[in-house]
Amino acid sequence: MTVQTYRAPKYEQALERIKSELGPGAVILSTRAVSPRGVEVRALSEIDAQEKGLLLADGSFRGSLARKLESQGVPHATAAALEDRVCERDGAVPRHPRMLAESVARALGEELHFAAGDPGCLQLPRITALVGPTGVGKTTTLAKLAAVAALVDGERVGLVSLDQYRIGGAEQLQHYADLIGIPMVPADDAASLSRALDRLADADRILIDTAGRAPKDFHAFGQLAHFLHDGGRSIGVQLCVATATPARELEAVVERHLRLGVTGVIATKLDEAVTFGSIARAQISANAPLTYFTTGQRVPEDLTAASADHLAMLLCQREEMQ
Ligand SMILES: Nc1nc2c(ncn2[C@@H]2O[C@H](COP(=O)(O)OP(=O)(O)OP(=O)(O)O)[C@@H](O)[C@H]2O)c(=O)[nH]1
Ligand SMILES: [Mg+2]
Repeated sequence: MTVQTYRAPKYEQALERIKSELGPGAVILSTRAVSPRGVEVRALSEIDAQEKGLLLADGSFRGSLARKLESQGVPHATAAALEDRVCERDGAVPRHPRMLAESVARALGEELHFAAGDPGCLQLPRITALVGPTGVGKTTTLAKLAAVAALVDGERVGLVSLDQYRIGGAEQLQHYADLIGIPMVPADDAASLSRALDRLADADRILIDTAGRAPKDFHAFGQLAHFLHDGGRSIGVQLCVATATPARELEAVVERHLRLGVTGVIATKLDEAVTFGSIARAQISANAPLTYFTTGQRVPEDLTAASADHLAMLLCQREEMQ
């Protein structure tokens, strides 16, 4: 950032030059009289001013919101676009925390893609698989979805476990199936998955659990893509990502899973995160709507439909409250 100094006989002349050289949004930092007769004006270009978050003449605090969102991990371009939307609608970044959260929620609703919120799994395709890295909460989230669908929405739900890789993977799902009182069918290849889906033909909803695999296990990703999509059935794929995942890892996670045909994103473990921009980043990288947020280990309580209001509240909260 460089501060430019202009000298001219009259203030208006200095201003004229500043506008033409630094742009109409340039910020005047100081003015002083200089001898023998004239003024010296120090100014910043609009771009520098935005980066510094300086107060503009219209009273808005440009750059401050974008910087705050970026510090939360929201990608740079998205943070700037969100601030633009907020300023366009409200004339400036609201200072009142509640008004700020409301304004950011509206902007998020326009800038990002949220599935139409439904606390059950009504917004998911009839057959849906949960995929994602190891330990992000796939099985727990699936159990939450199954419990809400079966016990709240009254749907006939069937579960399939494709997790034959990890010892106890299928047993974990069986345990939840028994608690909810719904069938669970294990499968370990395309043919047994097809048979499992046939066995659950009467179900209103089928949720498929998959095993989290190491990032470099390309064979496993290829196999899973084959299991899910070569049978000719329409299977929705929800990518589960842990909210506390750092930006570069998150983008790598999304990239690895795109070949599975991701149709939605579930942000998990919001309760363990201190920044929440990863949720926006995941939606943008996966180019698929945010469907659910998970906020703890309790089944089924700690599950909510993803919403712009919820994300805005998390992004705008004061640091000391996080
Ligand atoms: N704090 C918190 N913990 C969670 C949440 N969801 C799941 N967990 C916990 O995370 C751990 C792993 O959960 P799982 O559901 O087994 O994760 P997974 O993705 O199925 O793991 P793999 O099948 O081994 O890849 C368990 O201890 C869960 O209780 C959440 O929203 N918040
Ligand atoms: Mg699991």
